[in-house]
Amino acid sequence: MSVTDVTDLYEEYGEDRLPPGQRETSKFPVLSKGNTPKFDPDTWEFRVTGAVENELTFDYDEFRALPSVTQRQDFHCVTGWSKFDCEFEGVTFPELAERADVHDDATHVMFAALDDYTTNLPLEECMRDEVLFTWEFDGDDLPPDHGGPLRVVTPHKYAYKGAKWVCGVEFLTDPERGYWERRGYSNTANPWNEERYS
Ligand SMILES: Nc1nc2c(c(=O)[nH]1)N[C@H]1C(S)=C(S)[C@@H](COP(=O)(O)O)O[C@H]1N2
Ligand SMILES: [Mo]
Repeated sequence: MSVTDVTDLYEEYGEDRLPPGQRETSKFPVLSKGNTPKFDPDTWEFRVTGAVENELTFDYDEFRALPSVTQRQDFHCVTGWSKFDCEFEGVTFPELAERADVHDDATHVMFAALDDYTTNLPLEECMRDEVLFTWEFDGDDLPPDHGGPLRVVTPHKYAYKGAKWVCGVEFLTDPERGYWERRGYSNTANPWNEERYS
């Protein structure tokens, strides 16, 4: 499968590929608020709800059958490390939004995860091909600690905007805050502006 390199995305935001205050690491640390939830492929379900024409439900095989892309992306953690050249395979946010037929008055998005984590973004920050629902990292199944079977990646934002173990996407007509956004992390999370805390 061909790989699209989107590591030049930083040019929209700053001079340097490495955002200010970050250091590059080749490791892939795990950061979770709690334990890694168990994944049961027989009961796993993914839902798209809220301000959409078509609410959607996928089982695991149905989600994996959606058209997918593979991208090379950078990953920026708010705690100060960045990992370059991560290869993720998955479904783009716009691909999913198109199937849901999002209402004109939808302005925001809330992601929900199996560990009761949530995170929010404005709709326009999600409607980019680099926002992926991914199940594969560097050619292997996404490891459970890193959000397998399915997580979101947001290379234009600090990584807390990407829900691991994602199981739902809700389209909103008003802004709401997710787990860390209610606990002092930045609502906007632009790494090149060092928007770490609010
Ligand atoms: N469901 C869920 N998603 C989550 C988290 C979490 O605790 N639960 N932690 C977030 C934070 S704070 C970061 S920095 C990244 C870490 O991803 P990693 O563990 O793959 O490095 O996941 C984000 N997504
Ligand atoms: Mo984080």
